[in-house]
Amino acid sequence: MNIFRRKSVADLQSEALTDHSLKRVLGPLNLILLGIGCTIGAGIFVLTGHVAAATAGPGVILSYVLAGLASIFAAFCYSEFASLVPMSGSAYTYSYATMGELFAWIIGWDLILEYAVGGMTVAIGWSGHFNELMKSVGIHLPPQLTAAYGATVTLADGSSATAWFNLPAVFIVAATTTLLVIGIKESARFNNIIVFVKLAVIGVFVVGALHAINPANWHPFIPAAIPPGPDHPDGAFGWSGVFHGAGTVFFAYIGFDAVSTAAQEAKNPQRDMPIGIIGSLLVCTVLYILVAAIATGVVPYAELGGDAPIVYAAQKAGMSNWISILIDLGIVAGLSSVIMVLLMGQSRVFWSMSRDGLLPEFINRVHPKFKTPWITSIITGVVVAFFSATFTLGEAGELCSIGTLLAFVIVCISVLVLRVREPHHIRTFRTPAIWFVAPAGAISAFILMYKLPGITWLRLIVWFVIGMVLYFTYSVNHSKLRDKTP
Ligand code: ALA
Repeated sequence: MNIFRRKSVADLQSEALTDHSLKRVLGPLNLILLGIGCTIGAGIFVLTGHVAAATAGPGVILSYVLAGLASIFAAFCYSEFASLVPMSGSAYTYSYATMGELFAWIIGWDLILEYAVGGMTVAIGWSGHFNELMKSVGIHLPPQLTAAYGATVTLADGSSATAWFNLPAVFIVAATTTLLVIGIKESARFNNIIVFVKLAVIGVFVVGALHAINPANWHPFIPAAIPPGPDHPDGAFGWSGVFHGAGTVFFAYIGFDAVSTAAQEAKNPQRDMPIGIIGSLLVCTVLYILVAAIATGVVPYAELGGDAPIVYAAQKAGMSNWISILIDLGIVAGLSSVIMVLLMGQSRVFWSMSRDGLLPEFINRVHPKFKTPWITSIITGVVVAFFSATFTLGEAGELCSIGTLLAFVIVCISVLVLRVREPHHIRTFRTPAIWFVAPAGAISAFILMYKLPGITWLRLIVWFVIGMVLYFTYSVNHSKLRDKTP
Protein backbone atom coordinates (compact mmCIF):
# COMPACT_ATOMS: atom_id res chain seq x y z
CA MET A 1 0.00 0.00 0.00
CA ASN A 2 1.81 3.10 -1.22
CA ILE A 3 -0.05 6.07 0.21
CA PHE A 4 2.50 8.53 -1.18
CA ARG A 5 2.15 7.44 -4.81
CA ARG A 6 2.05 10.43 -7.14
CA LYS A 7 0.47 11.27 -10.47
CA SER A 8 3.08 12.58 -12.87
CA VAL A 9 2.81 16.13 -14.13
CA ALA A 10 3.28 14.86 -17.70
CA ASP A 11 0.31 12.46 -17.33
CA LEU A 12 -1.84 15.18 -15.82
CA GLN A 13 -0.94 17.59 -18.60
CA SER A 14 -1.81 15.16 -21.34
CA GLU A 15 -5.04 14.27 -19.51
CA ALA A 16 -5.91 17.96 -19.18
CA LEU A 17 -5.30 18.66 -22.85
CA THR A 18 -6.90 15.57 -24.33
CA ASP A 19 -9.92 15.25 -22.06
CA HIS A 20 -12.87 17.06 -23.59
CA SER A 21 -15.63 15.66 -21.39
CA LEU A 22 -16.46 19.13 -20.04
CA LYS A 23 -17.24 22.03 -22.38
CA ARG A 24 -14.40 24.51 -22.90
CA VAL A 25 -16.25 27.79 -23.19
CA LEU A 26 -14.73 30.22 -20.67
CA GLY A 27 -12.47 33.05 -21.85
CA PRO A 28 -10.32 35.41 -19.70
CA LEU A 29 -13.10 37.91 -18.97
CA ASN A 30 -15.51 35.15 -17.94
CA LEU A 31 -12.87 33.76 -15.60
CA ILE A 32 -12.21 37.13 -13.95
CA LEU A 33 -15.96 37.61 -13.52
CA LEU A 34 -16.28 34.08 -12.11
CA GLY A 35 -13.63 34.96 -9.50
CA ILE A 36 -15.35 38.24 -8.60
CA GLY A 37 -18.73 36.46 -8.59
CA CYS A 38 -17.46 34.00 -6.01
CA THR A 39 -15.48 36.45 -3.90
CA ILE A 40 -17.60 39.55 -3.26
CA GLY A 41 -20.33 38.50 -0.84
CA ALA A 42 -21.23 38.47 2.82
CA GLY A 43 -17.65 39.28 3.84
CA ILE A 44 -17.47 42.84 2.61
CA PHE A 45 -21.13 43.65 3.24
CA VAL A 46 -21.36 42.27 6.78
CA LEU A 47 -18.00 41.33 8.33
CA THR A 48 -16.41 44.73 7.64
CA GLY A 49 -18.79 46.36 10.11
CA HIS A 50 -18.48 43.64 12.72
CA VAL A 51 -14.69 43.68 12.69
CA ALA A 52 -14.60 47.49 12.80
CA ALA A 53 -17.01 47.64 15.74
CA ALA A 54 -15.63 44.84 17.88
CA THR A 55 -12.07 43.98 16.87
CA ALA A 56 -10.06 46.51 14.92
CA GLY A 57 -11.82 49.90 14.65
CA PRO A 58 -10.87 51.79 11.46
CA GLY A 59 -7.84 49.45 11.50
CA VAL A 60 -10.17 47.04 9.66
CA ILE A 61 -8.75 48.73 6.55
CA LEU A 62 -5.34 47.31 7.52
CA SER A 63 -6.96 43.94 8.26
CA TYR A 64 -8.14 43.91 4.63
CA VAL A 65 -4.64 44.85 3.43
CA LEU A 66 -3.07 42.01 5.47
CA ALA A 67 -5.60 39.36 4.41
CA GLY A 68 -5.26 40.64 0.82
CA LEU A 69 -1.46 40.20 0.97
CA ALA A 70 -1.76 36.61 2.20
CA SER A 71 -4.24 35.99 -0.62
CA ILE A 72 -2.10 37.54 -3.35
CA PHE A 73 0.89 35.34 -2.41
CA ALA A 74 -1.37 32.30 -2.64
CA ALA A 75 -2.91 33.60 -5.89
CA PHE A 76 0.53 33.60 -7.55
CA CYS A 77 1.14 30.01 -6.46
CA TYR A 78 -2.34 28.89 -7.57
CA SER A 79 -1.74 30.58 -10.93
CA GLU A 80 1.53 28.74 -11.54
CA PHE A 81 -0.12 25.41 -10.76
CA ALA A 82 -3.36 26.09 -12.61
CA SER A 83 -1.48 26.94 -15.79
CA LEU A 84 0.93 24.01 -15.41
CA VAL A 85 -1.70 21.39 -14.48
CA PRO A 86 -5.02 22.86 -15.70
CA MET A 87 -7.31 20.35 -14.00
CA SER A 88 -10.67 20.81 -12.23
CA GLY A 89 -9.34 19.27 -9.04
CA SER A 90 -7.39 22.44 -8.22
CA ALA A 91 -5.34 22.14 -5.01
CA TYR A 92 -6.34 18.48 -4.73
CA THR A 93 -4.75 17.63 -8.09
CA TYR A 94 -1.70 19.83 -7.44
CA SER A 95 -0.97 17.92 -4.25
CA TYR A 96 -1.42 14.62 -6.07
CA ALA A 97 1.41 15.64 -8.38
CA THR A 98 3.74 16.86 -5.63
CA MET A 99 3.10 15.34 -2.22
CA GLY A 100 1.32 12.13 -3.17
CA GLU A 101 -2.05 10.54 -2.70
CA LEU A 102 -2.50 10.84 1.05
CA PHE A 103 -1.91 14.61 0.94
CA ALA A 104 -4.12 14.89 -2.12
CA TRP A 105 -6.91 13.16 -0.22
CA ILE A 106 -6.37 15.41 2.80
CA ILE A 107 -6.63 18.49 0.59
CA GLY A 108 -9.64 17.16 -1.32
CA TRP A 109 -11.33 16.46 2.00
CA ASP A 110 -10.28 19.89 3.26
CA LEU A 111 -11.71 21.64 0.18
CA ILE A 112 -15.15 20.45 1.29
CA LEU A 113 -14.76 22.91 4.16
CA GLU A 114 -14.02 25.69 1.71
CA TYR A 115 -16.59 24.99 -0.97
CA ALA A 116 -19.47 23.01 0.58
CA VAL A 117 -19.33 24.55 4.07
CA GLY A 118 -18.67 27.96 2.46
CA GLY A 119 -21.72 27.49 0.21
CA MET A 120 -23.80 26.50 3.20
CA THR A 121 -22.65 29.55 5.22
CA VAL A 122 -23.43 31.95 2.40
CA ALA A 123 -26.82 30.26 1.74
CA ILE A 124 -27.83 30.86 5.36
CA GLY A 125 -26.64 34.48 5.06
CA TRP A 126 -28.55 34.83 1.79
CA SER A 127 -31.73 33.66 3.50
CA GLY A 128 -31.39 36.35 6.19
CA HIS A 129 -30.92 39.13 3.64
CA PHE A 130 -33.69 37.79 1.42
CA ASN A 131 -36.09 37.85 4.36
CA GLU A 132 -35.23 41.43 5.19
CA LEU A 133 -35.69 42.43 1.57
CA MET A 134 -39.10 40.73 1.43
CA LYS A 135 -40.16 42.51 4.63
CA SER A 136 -39.09 45.87 3.21
CA VAL A 137 -41.51 45.37 0.31
CA GLY A 138 -44.27 44.18 2.64
CA ILE A 139 -44.03 40.41 2.11
CA HIS A 140 -43.79 38.41 5.33
CA LEU A 141 -42.67 34.78 5.03
CA PRO A 142 -43.84 32.44 7.83
CA PRO A 143 -41.04 32.86 10.42
CA GLN A 144 -40.98 29.07 11.10
CA LEU A 145 -39.75 28.57 7.56
CA THR A 146 -36.93 31.08 7.68
CA ALA A 147 -34.50 29.71 10.25
CA ALA A 148 -32.69 26.55 11.22
CA TYR A 149 -34.61 23.70 12.87
CA GLY A 150 -35.02 24.44 16.58
CA ALA A 151 -34.12 28.14 16.41
CA THR A 152 -36.49 30.51 18.21
CA VAL A 153 -38.33 32.91 15.91
CA THR A 154 -40.78 35.72 16.63
CA LEU A 155 -44.23 35.46 15.08
CA ALA A 156 -46.29 38.38 13.75
CA ASP A 157 -48.29 38.61 17.02
CA GLY A 158 -45.07 38.94 19.03
CA SER A 159 -45.14 35.42 20.46
CA SER A 160 -42.22 33.00 20.04
CA ALA A 161 -42.13 29.74 18.12
CA THR A 162 -39.65 27.07 17.12
CA ALA A 163 -38.46 27.14 13.53
CA TRP A 164 -38.86 24.08 11.25
CA PHE A 165 -36.35 24.72 8.56
CA ASN A 166 -34.77 27.41 6.45
CA LEU A 167 -36.78 27.37 3.22
CA PRO A 168 -35.12 30.32 1.43
CA ALA A 169 -31.70 28.67 1.95
CA VAL A 170 -32.99 25.46 0.34
CA PHE A 171 -34.48 27.48 -2.50
CA ILE A 172 -31.27 29.31 -3.40
CA VAL A 173 -29.16 26.14 -3.26
CA ALA A 174 -31.70 24.32 -5.47
CA ALA A 175 -31.82 27.20 -7.95
CA THR A 176 -28.04 27.53 -8.31
CA THR A 177 -27.62 23.75 -8.53
CA THR A 178 -30.16 23.63 -11.36
CA LEU A 179 -28.18 26.26 -13.25
CA LEU A 180 -24.95 24.33 -12.72
CA VAL A 181 -26.54 21.17 -14.11
CA ILE A 182 -27.97 22.96 -17.14
CA GLY A 183 -24.64 24.27 -18.33
CA ILE A 184 -21.41 26.06 -17.60
CA LYS A 185 -22.17 28.69 -20.26
CA GLU A 186 -25.56 29.42 -18.71
CA SER A 187 -24.02 29.53 -15.22
CA ALA A 188 -21.31 31.92 -16.42
CA ARG A 189 -23.92 34.15 -18.06
CA PHE A 190 -25.94 34.31 -14.84
CA ASN A 191 -22.74 35.05 -12.93
CA ASN A 192 -21.82 37.89 -15.30
CA ILE A 193 -25.16 39.61 -14.73
CA ILE A 194 -24.88 39.25 -10.97
CA VAL A 195 -21.32 40.60 -10.95
CA PHE A 196 -22.54 43.64 -12.86
CA VAL A 197 -25.23 44.22 -10.19
CA LYS A 198 -22.73 43.78 -7.36
CA LEU A 199 -20.22 46.17 -8.84
CA ALA A 200 -22.99 48.70 -9.51
CA VAL A 201 -24.11 48.49 -5.87
CA ILE A 202 -20.56 49.03 -4.63
CA GLY A 203 -20.19 51.89 -7.11
CA VAL A 204 -23.37 53.54 -5.81
CA PHE A 205 -22.16 53.19 -2.21
CA VAL A 206 -18.69 54.58 -2.95
CA VAL A 207 -19.86 57.53 -5.02
CA GLY A 208 -22.87 58.28 -2.81
CA ALA A 209 -21.00 58.14 0.51
CA LEU A 210 -17.70 59.77 -0.43
CA HIS A 211 -18.93 63.29 0.38
CA ALA A 212 -19.97 62.24 3.90
CA ILE A 213 -16.54 61.11 5.09
CA ASN A 214 -15.49 62.82 8.28
CA PRO A 215 -11.74 62.20 8.79
CA ALA A 216 -12.26 62.53 12.56
CA ASN A 217 -13.90 59.06 12.42
CA TRP A 218 -10.50 57.58 11.46
CA HIS A 219 -8.91 58.83 14.71
CA PRO A 220 -7.65 56.86 16.49
CA PHE A 221 -6.96 54.69 13.45
CA ILE A 222 -6.05 51.74 15.65
CA PRO A 223 -7.95 52.14 18.95
CA ALA A 224 -6.04 51.34 22.14
CA ALA A 225 -5.90 47.63 22.94
CA ILE A 226 -8.45 46.24 25.41
CA PRO A 227 -7.18 43.25 27.41
CA PRO A 228 -9.29 40.05 27.50
CA GLY A 229 -12.32 40.42 29.76
CA PRO A 230 -16.00 39.47 30.02
CA ASP A 231 -17.01 41.73 27.07
CA HIS A 232 -14.08 40.73 24.87
CA PRO A 233 -12.91 37.19 25.73
CA ASP A 234 -10.06 37.44 23.18
CA GLY A 235 -9.24 41.08 23.89
CA ALA A 236 -9.83 43.69 21.20
CA PHE A 237 -8.30 46.53 19.20
CA GLY A 238 -4.62 47.46 19.12
CA TRP A 239 -2.38 45.70 16.58
CA SER A 240 -3.51 42.35 17.88
CA GLY A 241 -7.09 43.35 16.95
CA VAL A 242 -5.92 44.25 13.44
CA PHE A 243 -4.38 40.77 13.00
CA HIS A 244 -7.37 39.03 14.54
CA GLY A 245 -9.58 41.09 12.22
CA ALA A 246 -7.48 39.95 9.25
CA GLY A 247 -8.26 36.33 10.17
CA THR A 248 -11.96 37.15 10.22
CA VAL A 249 -12.18 39.29 7.07
CA PHE A 250 -10.16 36.66 5.23
CA PHE A 251 -13.58 35.10 4.61
CA ALA A 252 -14.25 37.99 2.22
CA TYR A 253 -11.36 36.87 0.00
CA ILE A 254 -12.44 33.25 -0.27
CA GLY A 255 -13.51 32.45 -3.78
CA PHE A 256 -10.87 33.78 -6.19
CA ASP A 257 -9.18 30.38 -6.07
CA ALA A 258 -12.42 28.71 -7.23
CA VAL A 259 -11.44 29.97 -10.69
CA SER A 260 -8.85 27.17 -10.75
CA THR A 261 -11.60 24.53 -10.52
CA ALA A 262 -12.91 25.75 -13.90
CA ALA A 263 -9.58 24.92 -15.60
CA GLN A 264 -11.11 22.13 -17.69
CA GLU A 265 -13.86 24.46 -18.84
CA ALA A 266 -11.49 27.26 -19.90
CA LYS A 267 -10.70 27.74 -23.59
CA ASN A 268 -7.01 28.45 -23.01
CA PRO A 269 -6.26 27.57 -19.39
CA GLN A 270 -2.49 27.93 -19.61
CA ARG A 271 -2.80 31.58 -20.51
CA ASP A 272 -6.09 32.50 -18.85
CA MET A 273 -5.98 30.83 -15.42
CA PRO A 274 -3.47 33.37 -14.01
CA ILE A 275 -5.47 36.22 -15.56
CA GLY A 276 -8.69 34.96 -13.92
CA ILE A 277 -7.18 34.22 -10.51
CA ILE A 278 -4.96 37.27 -10.06
CA GLY A 279 -7.25 39.66 -11.95
CA SER A 280 -10.31 38.90 -9.83
CA LEU A 281 -8.33 39.09 -6.59
CA LEU A 282 -6.87 42.49 -7.46
CA VAL A 283 -10.27 43.96 -8.32
CA CYS A 284 -11.76 42.64 -5.06
CA THR A 285 -8.84 43.84 -2.92
CA VAL A 286 -9.11 47.40 -4.22
CA LEU A 287 -12.89 47.46 -3.73
CA TYR A 288 -12.67 46.01 -0.21
CA ILE A 289 -10.15 48.57 0.96
CA LEU A 290 -12.24 51.34 -0.56
CA VAL A 291 -15.51 50.17 1.02
CA ALA A 292 -13.89 49.62 4.44
CA ALA A 293 -12.30 53.07 4.32
CA ILE A 294 -15.55 54.77 3.35
CA ALA A 295 -17.74 52.89 5.87
CA THR A 296 -15.40 53.72 8.76
CA GLY A 297 -15.01 57.29 7.48
CA VAL A 298 -18.73 57.98 7.33
CA VAL A 299 -19.79 56.40 10.66
CA PRO A 300 -17.93 56.12 14.01
CA TYR A 301 -16.66 52.51 13.97
CA ALA A 302 -18.52 51.55 17.15
CA GLU A 303 -21.85 51.99 15.32
CA LEU A 304 -21.08 49.47 12.58
CA GLY A 305 -21.88 46.30 14.55
CA GLY A 306 -25.42 45.73 13.20
CA ASP A 307 -26.67 43.19 10.67
CA ALA A 308 -26.35 45.44 7.64
CA PRO A 309 -23.48 47.85 8.33
CA ILE A 310 -23.03 49.01 4.73
CA VAL A 311 -26.71 49.87 4.41
CA TYR A 312 -26.44 51.69 7.75
CA ALA A 313 -23.43 53.69 6.52
CA ALA A 314 -25.29 54.48 3.29
CA GLN A 315 -28.25 55.84 5.27
CA LYS A 316 -25.95 57.86 7.50
CA ALA A 317 -24.38 59.32 4.37
CA GLY A 318 -27.81 60.66 3.50
CA MET A 319 -28.77 58.20 0.79
CA SER A 320 -32.50 57.81 0.44
CA ASN A 321 -34.43 54.74 1.44
CA TRP A 322 -34.67 53.30 -2.04
CA ILE A 323 -30.87 53.29 -2.28
CA SER A 324 -30.77 51.15 0.86
CA ILE A 325 -33.23 48.77 -0.78
CA LEU A 326 -31.04 48.76 -3.89
CA ILE A 327 -27.99 47.91 -1.80
CA ASP A 328 -29.93 45.12 -0.08
CA LEU A 329 -31.02 43.82 -3.47
CA GLY A 330 -27.39 43.91 -4.63
CA ILE A 331 -26.36 41.87 -1.59
CA VAL A 332 -29.09 39.28 -2.18
CA ALA A 333 -28.14 38.99 -5.85
CA GLY A 334 -24.44 39.08 -5.01
CA LEU A 335 -24.58 36.25 -2.53
CA SER A 336 -26.36 34.01 -5.02
CA SER A 337 -23.37 34.00 -7.39
CA VAL A 338 -21.03 33.27 -4.47
CA ILE A 339 -23.13 30.21 -3.65
CA MET A 340 -23.23 29.12 -7.26
CA VAL A 341 -19.47 29.31 -7.86
CA LEU A 342 -18.66 27.66 -4.52
CA LEU A 343 -20.99 24.78 -5.41
CA MET A 344 -19.39 24.62 -8.84
CA GLY A 345 -15.94 24.34 -7.23
CA GLN A 346 -17.14 21.59 -4.91
CA SER A 347 -18.69 19.52 -7.68
CA ARG A 348 -15.51 19.80 -9.81
CA VAL A 349 -13.30 18.67 -6.94
CA PHE A 350 -15.59 15.68 -6.22
CA TRP A 351 -15.63 14.91 -9.93
CA SER A 352 -11.82 14.87 -10.10
CA MET A 353 -11.54 12.73 -6.97
CA SER A 354 -13.97 10.16 -8.30
CA ARG A 355 -12.15 10.02 -11.62
CA ASP A 356 -9.03 9.12 -9.68
CA GLY A 357 -10.96 6.38 -7.90
CA LEU A 358 -10.79 8.01 -4.46
CA LEU A 359 -14.58 8.47 -4.47
CA PRO A 360 -17.10 6.06 -6.03
CA GLU A 361 -16.87 6.09 -9.81
CA PHE A 362 -20.59 6.32 -10.62
CA ILE A 363 -20.61 9.95 -9.51
CA ASN A 364 -18.18 11.14 -12.19
CA ARG A 365 -20.61 10.85 -15.09
CA VAL A 366 -20.92 13.83 -17.36
CA HIS A 367 -24.37 14.71 -18.63
CA PRO A 368 -24.60 13.67 -22.31
CA LYS A 369 -26.42 16.81 -23.37
CA PHE A 370 -25.36 19.51 -20.93
CA LYS A 371 -21.72 18.34 -20.63
CA THR A 372 -21.70 19.09 -16.90
CA PRO A 373 -20.71 16.81 -13.99
CA TRP A 374 -24.37 16.60 -13.09
CA ILE A 375 -24.28 13.82 -10.49
CA THR A 376 -21.61 15.52 -8.37
CA SER A 377 -23.49 18.83 -8.78
CA ILE A 378 -26.74 17.29 -7.53
CA ILE A 379 -25.11 15.42 -4.64
CA THR A 380 -23.35 18.64 -3.60
CA GLY A 381 -26.60 20.60 -3.89
CA VAL A 382 -28.64 18.13 -1.83
CA VAL A 383 -26.09 17.90 0.97
CA VAL A 384 -25.53 21.66 1.12
CA ALA A 385 -29.29 22.35 1.00
CA PHE A 386 -29.90 19.93 3.86
CA PHE A 387 -27.28 21.48 6.10
CA SER A 388 -28.20 25.07 5.17
CA ALA A 389 -31.80 24.33 6.11
CA THR A 390 -31.01 22.82 9.46
CA PHE A 391 -27.89 24.58 10.77
CA THR A 392 -27.38 28.07 12.14
CA LEU A 393 -24.67 30.34 10.80
CA GLY A 394 -22.64 29.90 13.98
CA GLU A 395 -18.98 29.24 13.36
CA ALA A 396 -19.44 27.77 9.89
CA GLY A 397 -17.71 30.82 8.41
CA GLU A 398 -14.60 30.27 10.49
CA LEU A 399 -14.53 26.58 9.60
CA CYS A 400 -14.65 27.60 5.96
CA SER A 401 -11.76 30.05 6.49
CA ILE A 402 -9.52 27.55 8.26
CA GLY A 403 -10.11 24.98 5.50
CA THR A 404 -9.26 27.49 2.77
CA LEU A 405 -6.16 28.71 4.60
CA LEU A 406 -4.91 25.16 4.95
CA ALA A 407 -5.32 24.69 1.19
CA PHE A 408 -3.32 27.91 0.66
CA VAL A 409 -0.50 26.65 2.93
CA ILE A 410 -0.28 23.38 1.02
CA VAL A 411 -0.47 24.97 -2.43
CA CYS A 412 2.30 27.46 -1.54
CA ILE A 413 4.55 24.67 -0.26
CA SER A 414 3.73 22.36 -3.19
CA VAL A 415 4.59 24.91 -5.84
CA LEU A 416 8.04 25.32 -4.35
CA VAL A 417 8.54 21.57 -3.98
CA LEU A 418 7.69 21.05 -7.64
CA ARG A 419 10.03 23.85 -8.77
CA VAL A 420 12.89 22.15 -6.96
CA ARG A 421 11.99 18.59 -7.84
CA GLU A 422 10.89 19.05 -11.46
CA PRO A 423 12.37 22.33 -12.68
CA HIS A 424 12.33 21.28 -16.34
CA HIS A 425 8.58 21.72 -16.97
CA ILE A 426 7.65 24.63 -19.15
CA ARG A 427 5.69 26.99 -16.93
CA THR A 428 3.65 29.54 -18.85
CA PHE A 429 3.19 31.44 -15.59
CA ARG A 430 5.98 31.56 -13.03
CA THR A 431 5.41 32.81 -9.49
CA PRO A 432 7.65 35.89 -9.20
CA ALA A 433 10.40 35.74 -6.51
CA ILE A 434 9.20 32.27 -5.61
CA TRP A 435 11.68 31.81 -2.76
CA PHE A 436 10.05 34.76 -1.06
CA VAL A 437 6.43 34.58 -2.28
CA ALA A 438 5.76 30.87 -1.62
CA PRO A 439 7.15 30.80 1.96
CA ALA A 440 5.53 34.19 2.67
CA GLY A 441 2.20 32.81 1.38
CA ALA A 442 2.43 29.67 3.50
CA ILE A 443 3.52 31.55 6.63
CA SER A 444 0.95 34.34 6.32
CA ALA A 445 -1.86 31.84 5.72
CA PHE A 446 -0.67 29.88 8.75
CA ILE A 447 -0.62 33.03 10.91
CA LEU A 448 -4.23 33.76 9.92
CA MET A 449 -5.14 30.15 10.78
CA TYR A 450 -3.39 30.52 14.12
CA LYS A 451 -5.56 33.55 14.89
CA LEU A 452 -8.77 31.51 14.54
CA PRO A 453 -10.39 30.18 17.74
CA GLY A 454 -9.42 26.86 19.34
CA ILE A 455 -12.87 25.38 18.72
CA THR A 456 -12.42 25.88 14.97
CA TRP A 457 -9.10 24.00 15.15
CA LEU A 458 -10.79 21.21 17.05
CA ARG A 459 -13.47 20.93 14.36
CA LEU A 460 -10.76 20.83 11.70
CA ILE A 461 -9.05 17.96 13.50
CA VAL A 462 -12.29 16.01 13.91
CA TRP A 463 -12.99 16.53 10.21
CA PHE A 464 -9.59 15.06 9.33
CA VAL A 465 -10.03 12.07 11.55
CA ILE A 466 -13.26 11.27 9.67
CA GLY A 467 -11.42 11.82 6.38
CA MET A 468 -8.61 9.47 7.37
CA VAL A 469 -11.07 6.73 8.27
CA LEU A 470 -12.69 7.04 4.82
CA TYR A 471 -9.36 7.08 3.05
CA PHE A 472 -8.02 3.97 4.71
CA THR A 473 -11.29 2.03 4.49
CA TYR A 474 -12.28 2.93 0.91
CA SER A 475 -10.14 5.26 -1.18
CA VAL A 476 -6.73 3.67 -0.76
CA ASN A 477 -8.08 0.38 -2.15
CA HIS A 478 -9.98 1.95 -5.06
CA SER A 479 -7.36 4.42 -6.24
CA LYS A 480 -6.67 4.21 -9.98
CA LEU A 481 -2.96 4.33 -9.16
CA ARG A 482 -3.32 1.09 -7.16
CA ASP A 483 -2.40 -1.16 -10.06
CA LYS A 484 0.24 1.12 -11.45
CA THR A 485 2.46 1.32 -8.40
CA PRO A 486 4.68 -1.52 -7.29
N1 ALA B 1 -15.91 35.61 -0.09
C1 ALA B 1 -17.24 35.17 -0.02
C2 ALA B 1 -18.08 36.09 0.79
O1 ALA B 1 -17.58 37.05 1.31
C3 ALA B 1 -17.30 33.77 0.49
O2 ALA B 1 -19.27 35.87 0.88
